[in-house]
Amino acid sequence: MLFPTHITMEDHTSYTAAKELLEKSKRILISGHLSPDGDSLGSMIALARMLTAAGHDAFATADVHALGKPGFLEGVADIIPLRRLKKRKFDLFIYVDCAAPNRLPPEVRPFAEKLPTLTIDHHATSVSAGAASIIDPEASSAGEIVWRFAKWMEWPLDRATAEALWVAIITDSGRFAYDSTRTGTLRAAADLLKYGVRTAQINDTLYCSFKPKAMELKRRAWRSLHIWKNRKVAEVTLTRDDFREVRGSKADAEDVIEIPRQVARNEIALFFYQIPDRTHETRVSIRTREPHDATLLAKRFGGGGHLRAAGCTVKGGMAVAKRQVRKAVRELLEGKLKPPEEPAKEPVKEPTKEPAKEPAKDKGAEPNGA
Ligand SMILES: [Mn+2]
Repeated sequence: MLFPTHITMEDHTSYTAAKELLEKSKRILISGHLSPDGDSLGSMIALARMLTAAGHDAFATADVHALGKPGFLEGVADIIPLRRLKKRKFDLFIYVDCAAPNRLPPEVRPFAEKLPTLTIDHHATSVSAGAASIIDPEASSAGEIVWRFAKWMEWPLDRATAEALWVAIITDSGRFAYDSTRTGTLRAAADLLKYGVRTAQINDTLYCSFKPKAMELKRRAWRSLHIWKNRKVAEVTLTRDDFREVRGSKADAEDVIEIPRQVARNEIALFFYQIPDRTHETRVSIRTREPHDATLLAKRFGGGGHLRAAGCTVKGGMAVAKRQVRKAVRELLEGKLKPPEEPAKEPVKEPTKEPAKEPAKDKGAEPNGA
């Protein structure tokens, strides 16, 4: 056996519940969060492929016009477009890489409300709810969790599935650079390579293939760079007009948040942006460095995410959003920003199990020793 096996009791319990739920379900709908990123998309495609191979009618759904660079993945062709969901019937809904129902595309929410649900997630703000949950806030990506579960289920992988999981893991771990990269992340990656993942080609597709409109958005973002608080805070901005004039979408600005992060001594990086068809709201991507908790800032505005990467939507135009967020950033830097009282907004379905316990740090072993 190449790798030792350590599946914790918590893993075993949640995997067993998930397995039993899957065995009862034939028609399965899978969705990630709004504006799916590489992790969301790769995880749902991999799940749909493996569940289909296991005899289910499993489908991922997403806004097929906003897939961005991970849209090259094989399996994208099988995604059900959001607008075609209405007439379909399912018996199980799987949330993947999505912390709460309000982060789902609106077209998907009715399914999440009506159907039994399985949650597979790594967001720190994710809660166990619905029929079964596999939540591991220390995982680099939802893709890493999907891989572990797939190995436990003894599902066979093929190259297309392995590439979907590879994209999920490398995009969310910053190509194995972020703190969330752990031994289990690399074990998953090492296993995926066995299926013929085309690493250099995928790297070029994801990171070295910017179209002119994406370059133009980047240029505008660079010009907007605003640095304050002795370089601790850096911001970039893309307005509704920027997206309109360039004819670009959020997917074309996926890595713009890396611009403020590059400033020496940066502790808090912010990307303010507006989606053309969503008036009266401003979205904010947040990246922090130690010791700042990005979720504290996001939660202040009803958002969520991870310790160092989070996001939220602020009601109001750009000027209002900036004023409010900057005020909260000052509080965060002064250690005065406190977690909000229980957010009453998110309807949580009947909790059936204990919240997932924090797993041991190094338990990312491959269960089957494949
Ligand atoms: Mn993720």
